[in-house]
Amino acid sequence: MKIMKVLLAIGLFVVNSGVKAESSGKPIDIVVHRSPTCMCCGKWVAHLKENNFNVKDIVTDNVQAIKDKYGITKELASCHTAIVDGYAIEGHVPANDIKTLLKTKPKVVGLAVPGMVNGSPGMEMGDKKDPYKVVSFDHKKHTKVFNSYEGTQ
Ligand SMILES: [Cu+2]
Repeated sequence: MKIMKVLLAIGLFVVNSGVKAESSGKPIDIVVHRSPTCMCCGKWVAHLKENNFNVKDIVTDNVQAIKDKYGITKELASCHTAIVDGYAIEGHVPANDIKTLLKTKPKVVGLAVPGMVNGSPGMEMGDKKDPYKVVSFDHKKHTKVFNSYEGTQ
């Protein structure tokens, strides 16, 4: 009988903490600038929404304007550019890295996954994943590795 009570207690605890995790996570506001013809950008927006982001989706023919404003160089550039809490997010940056950025608040302009990497969020290609790095960049255009992802062979 005692073991049943313990199991019941554990069960209730798991249920309770599950509910808490969901209700305490306030959606994170993010503004995404993307071109109307960009398919993978739309998929990245879906990835954000699945991860508790509240997306303001700005479809524009001039994504370059926002890249220029935040000093996103050709080396850093990808398709879409998002703004969250004053930070620029360039390309297919995973939602979890954005959350880490917002928690740790480093003195950077933002994060980027340059180019278009197969296997990054919104760029799924079945099982094919290329290795890639999320980099942070500052006003002096210095970049630093923020996170790395391994690819599949
Ligand atoms: Cu893309």
